[in-house]
Amino acid sequence: MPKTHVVEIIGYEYQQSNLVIEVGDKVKWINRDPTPHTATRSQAPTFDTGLLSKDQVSGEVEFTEASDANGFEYLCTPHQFMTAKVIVTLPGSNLKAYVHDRHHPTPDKRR
Ligand SMILES: [Cu+2]
Repeated sequence: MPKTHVVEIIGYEYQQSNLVIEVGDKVKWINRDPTPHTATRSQAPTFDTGLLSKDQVSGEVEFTEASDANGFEYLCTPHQFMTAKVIVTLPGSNLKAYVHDRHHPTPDKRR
């Protein structure tokens, strides 16, 4: 069964910065900051949540193709130092075993 995953944006960071999903899964973003943020990818597969205001939930983005281990990177349009990736695996792949969710605080980069 395809799943829907949620990425929260808190303190100018995507909390699930290396999100591992399976082909066919969907992702949506929730902004918890008072500052508007987006989740935007301009290369294929493209997606763009548009500006999300505080506590706004984006539409769901469905991922229909697998990525490599580097995943599909995206950023926040107004704050391009904010980046994260979605790693899309084929069902049954063992990629999940060695991809970890990393958390990199970036307080110095806040503007
Ligand atoms: Cu932002």
